[in-house]
Formats: sequence, structure tokens, C-alpha cells
Amino acid sequence: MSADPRRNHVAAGLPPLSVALRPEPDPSLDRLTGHLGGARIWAKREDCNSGLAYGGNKTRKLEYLVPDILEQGADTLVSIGGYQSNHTRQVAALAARLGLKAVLVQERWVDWPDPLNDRVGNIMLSRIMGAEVRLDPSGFGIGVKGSWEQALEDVRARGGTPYGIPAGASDHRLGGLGFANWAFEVQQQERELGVFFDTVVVCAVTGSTQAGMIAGFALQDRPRRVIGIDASAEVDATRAQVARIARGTAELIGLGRELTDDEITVLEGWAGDRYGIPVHSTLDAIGLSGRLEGMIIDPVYEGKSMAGLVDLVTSGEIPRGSNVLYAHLGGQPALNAYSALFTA
Ligand code: 5PA
Repeated sequence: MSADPRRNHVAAGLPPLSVALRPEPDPSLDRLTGHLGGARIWAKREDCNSGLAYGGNKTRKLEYLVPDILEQGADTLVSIGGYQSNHTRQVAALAARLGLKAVLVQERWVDWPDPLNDRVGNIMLSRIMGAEVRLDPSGFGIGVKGSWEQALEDVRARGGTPYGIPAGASDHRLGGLGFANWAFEVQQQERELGVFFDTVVVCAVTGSTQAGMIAGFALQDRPRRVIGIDASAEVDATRAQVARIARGTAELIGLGRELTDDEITVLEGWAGDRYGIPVHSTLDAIGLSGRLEGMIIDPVYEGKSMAGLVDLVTSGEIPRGSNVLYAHLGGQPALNAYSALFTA
């Protein structure tokens, strides 16, 4: 047995840092289902999946990076996102929990006029947790950024050992594993609930959330649709990234066959023109979830994927007899940077 209890966890085949809360909230969204009058809607609530700084989809992804972080003897996690990145907030929380430092490059991904955009919500939480926050004027982009490479270099130059975590923990060999495991958790919940979710709706931006799900579900016997809703307004880049990460994750978990193109569905139509800027359908979806279910969703990600779900269910594209699982991936702290939207 290692002196480090997290390593023993890994040896026992458990996530190295188990931060998930169980049992989860009641997954049925009956009032929303009744209102839309079509398929039955359920939600798996990643917004309340952890006690670690409000949780969210990054909590699951990062759990699976911990062995590698420890193995490499890193002392500083280095990551990147927008000012209101949920991901970097989770990196700050993980660093705090592991006793490491965090350097976060926070770029101006969204041209949003709220004057407290770089002060409240996620970025404030990261500062509270002790992260070094570097504001950078660069715009949105999910690729590797020079500012992030510079931050890694700076940590090395001051004698530290950085561990680089790309945007959304996605373009990382292990980035899809958290949600591949999610697919098996869903299967377990289905047994308990006596239901089969034939359709899953999930927001996609850096891609490893949907990609992990696709790979995980592909290992199961019964096929289902995993519909990604692009929230980046750059659907081709999103789709390519989801496909690449899904294939890499499938190989890692031993699928033993190549994923086909029709297993990778990323739809556009609800992102508006730009990442991070809500449109009418986003605000309608936020209002519907709040008023009918007391379920809070944000204007950057979940408001857009919920708008997609509403349209797909209303139009019958997801048919009436379906059980559709909405993956609520968190993100509410960013609402604080969008207060101007909700004054009435
Ligand atoms: C994010 C991402 P993927 O990036 O894995 O596709 O997930 C999209 C997504 N919902 C959906 C919420 C609440 C999210 O935070 N957020 C990023 C961030 O920096 O926070 C990676 C972009």
C-alpha cells in the first residue's frame, strides 16, 4: 500500500479522487415534459455532482487525470479558458484539494459588456481558491494557445513542475474517460429506474464530454442516440474534435472497433452567431427550466443545449415515445456575469 491514499484508490480501480455526490437528485422533469407535450424528459445533474466548488462536467473529467498528475510529480496545474470558464474554476478546486498550485490563463473569449465580467462568478471563485489568474485579451478558440504554452514555460522558469491541462480538459489523452464512465453510471441508473434513455442531449464545445459518452455507450449492447448541441458557433471544429476524442477514448477503453461517422452527431442551430452570447431561444430555455422545474441553467452552455432539446422534442424529431436524458453539465456561476439579462 502506498502512503498516499489517492494511489491506493487507483490501485483498487476506483476514481483516484472521488468527489461525486450520491445519490443524485430526482432525474424526472415532469413539468417540462408536460409543457412540451412530447417525449419524456429526464436530467442527469452534473451541476450537483460534487461538493468541490459547485462541481460540473469538469469534475468528472479531472478525476481521471489525477493519477497522471501525481505520477508526474507536478506542483502546478496550468490551464486555460474564458474569463467565466467553469473548467478553470474546477482546475483551481482540484489544485486546492491536491495541495498544488494553479496558474489559469483566462482569455476574453466573450465580448460581453457586463462590467464585472472579469470579477464575479467563476473567476472570483478561482481567486478565492488561491489560483494565479492571468487575464489575456485573446478571443475564443479551443485549440492550443500561445498564452497557455507561455504559462507552462513561466512555471518551469521559476523552478516549478507544471502539468498542462488544455481547454475543457478535452485535448488530453485521458480527457474522455470521465464521461465514458458516466455512460455506465447511466446504465446502472436505468436498471434502478426501469427505463431506457434512447436519446441523450448534451452541450458540446471542447468536445470530450460528448466524446466520452459516445465511446462509453458504444461499449454497451443497446444503441442510442447521443445528440451534441454545438454552443461554440463553430460546429465543424466542434464536430471534428468530438470525433477525434471519441475515437481516442474508444481505443483507450478497448472498444475494439472504429466508431462510425453516424455515431457522431453534433447539431448546430442554437448557438447564435457567437460563443458566449445568448440568443432568444437561450433565454426562453433558461426561463422554462427555471419556472417549470426550479432548475437553473446558464446562458453560455446549458441554455443553448436546452433550447436544442426543446425544439427537437417539440418538432417530434425526438419522437413522443422517447425517453430523453438531458445532461445538465453545470455552469451556473457564470450567471453572475450576465446580470443585465435578468433585470425584469
Ligand atoms: C462546458 C465547457 P465540453 O467542453 O466538454 O464540450 O463541454 C461543454 C460545456 N456545459 C457544457 C458547461 C457548463 C461547460 O462549462 N466549458 C469550458 C470552460 O472553459 O468552462 C470548456 C469550455
